[in-house]
Amino acid sequence: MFKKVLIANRGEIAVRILRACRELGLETVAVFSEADRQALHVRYADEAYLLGPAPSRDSYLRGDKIIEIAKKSGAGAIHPGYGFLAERSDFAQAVLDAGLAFIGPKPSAIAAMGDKAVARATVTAAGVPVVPGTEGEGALSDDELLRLAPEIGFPLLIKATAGGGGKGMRAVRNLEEMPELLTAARREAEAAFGDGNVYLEKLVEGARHIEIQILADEFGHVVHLGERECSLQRRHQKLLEESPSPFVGDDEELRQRMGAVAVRAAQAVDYVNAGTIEFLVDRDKNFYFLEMNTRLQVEHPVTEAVTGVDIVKEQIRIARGRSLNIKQEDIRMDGWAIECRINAEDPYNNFMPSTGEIAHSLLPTGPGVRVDTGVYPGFVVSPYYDSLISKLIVYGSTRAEAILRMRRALEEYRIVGVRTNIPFHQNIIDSHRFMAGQFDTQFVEQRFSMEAADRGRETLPEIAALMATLVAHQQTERSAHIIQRNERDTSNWKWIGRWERIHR
Ligand code: MV4
Repeated sequence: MFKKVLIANRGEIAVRILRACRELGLETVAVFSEADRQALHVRYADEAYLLGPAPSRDSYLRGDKIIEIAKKSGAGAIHPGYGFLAERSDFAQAVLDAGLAFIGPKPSAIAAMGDKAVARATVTAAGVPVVPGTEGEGALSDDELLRLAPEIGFPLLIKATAGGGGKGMRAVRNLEEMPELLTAARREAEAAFGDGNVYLEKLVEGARHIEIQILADEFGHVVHLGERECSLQRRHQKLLEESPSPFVGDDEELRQRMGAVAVRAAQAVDYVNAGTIEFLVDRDKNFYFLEMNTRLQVEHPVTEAVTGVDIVKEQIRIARGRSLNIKQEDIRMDGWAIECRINAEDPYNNFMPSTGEIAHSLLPTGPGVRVDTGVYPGFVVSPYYDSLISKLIVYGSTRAEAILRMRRALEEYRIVGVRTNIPFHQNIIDSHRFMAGQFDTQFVEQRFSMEAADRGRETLPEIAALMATLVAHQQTERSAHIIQRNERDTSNWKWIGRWERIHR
């Protein structure tokens, strides 16, 4: 049984996994790139090894080197986190072949869900609803697709079989424009995945993106931990997630049906470890399997907050061959959790990545607040990896309490040195549509503008003065406890009044 775990990742998720290992009394090994010598995960681990130059392909994607380091350091298991090697079945297989444990699903399950057409066919056979579309798992020619399209009906979507995350996806309104869009989708898929195969699905408009977290052990026990609402995203990057979903709300029957279907989808590929089933939910509450993510997800903390289950510790227990110690009937969702992804990017300039040294930062704390971060003052945010620098998660007994807490926490949060999307989150949570829970996957891109949201909000010369004081204070290394609330245009009292009017 392994006593030492290598974490094949960086940033906040590497730190998150290191913490779980620490709590379980396991020794830890970090790996890092030349850009991450000063990173928090390197400092936090018991040992750390250099992988290579900053670009991912020379460092965090070097599966061969990572396995070599695991063997050399005496680690008995590898946790891949999310991104990088997490959903590469060849890497998972190589880890097993080296005699190590992979803290994740079996290579066969990763592969079965990695090909989206195979996944569709597999879960359909298990009685899981999918959006009407092409069937089977073989490669389809343009001629075949053009013949099948009118049977499915327009509008429809061309999707890449190797896809996920929206790459190689094209909406088609009619048969005439389809040949061109097929060529474009195949070209994009080929460039992104080295696989130009595509399939078709009827386009579901105005849908929400709701996903179910599952846990499965080696003994065939599968449980679900309820849903997460993930509709607030931009260009297929999620920005804010919550659990429960305001759309599912107190429709316990819908939640249990979606949960049972998610369990069935996992069982269809003999799934072991933590995973997530993504659903599209239409206005009439019909839900359809989209894809399964065979990894730990960025937004897992909102599920942890409402269920009290430590998903990463469960992953490790499962990989150690233990049986699930939670039964479905013992899992309850209690209260409400919201996560804001804090990205180093400029919401006033098309969400352009922002790089540089974190000069100062002041983290929100206090009741119901959790911050998972991989950065600290002095760390340099580089352009080599994604722009997620921290996750701000709040918990409240109701959605209203969680929103007010997020509002308070976003006001407390100070990051100096890089631009962040904190103002975007402040505008989102103050928007009437968010408050009312009335948003779909199109909301951010089609109905939301920072400029419009900012309007009517007073400009704040005090912020400059406050920041100057704060910076001066920290530079002299006195303990600064200045947390002065912004003069936001809406007082919390007015805000609560607004909330209550909407929810009468
Ligand atoms: C869809 C859809 C509508 N109809 N499939 C986007 C990424 C990939 N995981 C699947 N996606 C979608 N598939 C059908 N048949 C709309 C989307 C979609 C979407 C899904 C989830 C979250 C955000 C989205 C944003 C745009 C489109």
